[in-house]
Amino acid sequence: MKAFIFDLDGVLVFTDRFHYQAWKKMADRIGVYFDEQINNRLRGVSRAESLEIILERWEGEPLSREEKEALMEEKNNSYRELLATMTPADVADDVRRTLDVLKKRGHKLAIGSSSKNTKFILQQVALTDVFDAISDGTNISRSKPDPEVFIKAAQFLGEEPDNCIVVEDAFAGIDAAKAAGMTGVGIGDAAGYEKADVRIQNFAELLELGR
Ligand code: B16
Ligand code: MG
Repeated sequence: MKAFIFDLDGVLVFTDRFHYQAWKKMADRIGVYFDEQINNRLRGVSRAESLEIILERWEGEPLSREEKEALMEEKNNSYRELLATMTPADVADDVRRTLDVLKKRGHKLAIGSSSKNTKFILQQVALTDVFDAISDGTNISRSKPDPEVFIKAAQFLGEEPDNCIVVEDAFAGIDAAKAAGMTGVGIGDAAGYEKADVRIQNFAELLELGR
């Protein structure tokens, strides 16, 4: 019986619009250009690396570590205000149903997300109890494509990496899954990534895997 490890943003919920709004507010305030195209580069990338991408357009004096920390905090505060508006209706029916069926079949389920807001998001959308383990931005020191977040998820579940299936929307997430020695399933953006072992269009297609 295979275990499933799910990325969060872009797989179970879609918080990229909130990331965009929150980064945009910060970028406008400090006067650095930011648009949706740049936002697409932030998919699956850590908060600190996201800021560095946004600051590629920064034309002022180099910013200190403290100033960068303050910008990240400013963005995260706006982002959390937006996350607070999420409800269980923000999880698609087929996602919730598929997770329930996998769980009833006896598969272990975990989260493998770069986000430090993972637990808050899961609580908002009433998904916390579905998962046997959560590995997220709070328990890793290296972000995807490093395999750390998925290796930790497998450890928390008590599973060997080769018994784990990772579901990811980001190319870096598929690379991380492969580096961990796991099966990488690409959905969304990553459904177009040739390194994914399996590419799916709909979440319910997961029911055909893992037996
Ligand atoms: P936070 P995932 C990622 O989530 C997002 O895709 C990415 O845009 C974000 O920068 C990252 O989490 C960190 O999020 O600021 O909440 O810690 O796709 O790994 O679930
Ligand atoms: Mg993602």
